[in-house]
Amino acid sequence: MPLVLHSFWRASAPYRVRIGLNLKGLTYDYASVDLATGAQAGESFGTVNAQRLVPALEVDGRILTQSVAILEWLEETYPEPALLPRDAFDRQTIRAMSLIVACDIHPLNNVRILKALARLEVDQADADAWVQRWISDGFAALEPMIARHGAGFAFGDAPTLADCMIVPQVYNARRFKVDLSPFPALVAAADTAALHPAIAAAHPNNQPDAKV
Ligand SMILES: N[C@@H](CCC(=O)N[C@@H](CS)C(=O)NCC(=O)O)C(=O)O
Repeated sequence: MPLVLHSFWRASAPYRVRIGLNLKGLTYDYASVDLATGAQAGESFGTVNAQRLVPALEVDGRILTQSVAILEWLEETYPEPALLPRDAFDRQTIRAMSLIVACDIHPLNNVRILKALARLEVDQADADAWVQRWISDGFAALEPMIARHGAGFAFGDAPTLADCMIVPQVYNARRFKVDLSPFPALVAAADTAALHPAIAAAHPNNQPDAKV
């Protein structure tokens, strides 16, 4: 089925979905939404996603939103290669890792949050400290989980849903100059995963709208 991904090169939520699509071996058309110029607020994107966030995945005219829900749809629709293991406890751990990123880190650092901080006249140093604080908090929770369950990747020795979430968040952390030295297991897993060809192809710099 034809797939169109509405994405922006350096945004971490569509990066998650690009990883999932690539790991499943799916090809898709790329529709760039330039978050840097506020294109998400424009009239045309409002008909794609009323929430005005990327990613959105068009599937035969249907629109799927929310990166985690899209990844779960991919897993259900294209079960191989599996991004979730068979054991229910293992699946729960991977989902817990994923939701630390999706629920407890990323929503506090999104573009609209940073714009809201600027409107409140929070200066750049305090805004950077805000981003660094919430990413570090989430990574502190992920670090022992990855140290315990990782074996190359964040969970085990093959890519899972957790890598789809963690690799983009580590990219973001580096963008925002987070001190990653307290998180060696997490960084090692993200850097190993980033070398996987499907995950490397999803990197922001390899996207058609990349400005590097
Ligand atoms: N929970 C959503 C978050 C999506 C999201 O926040 N996307 C960001 C880019 S990473 C965005 O479109 N931001 C635009 C804005 O904040 O105006 C998901 O996982 O899909």
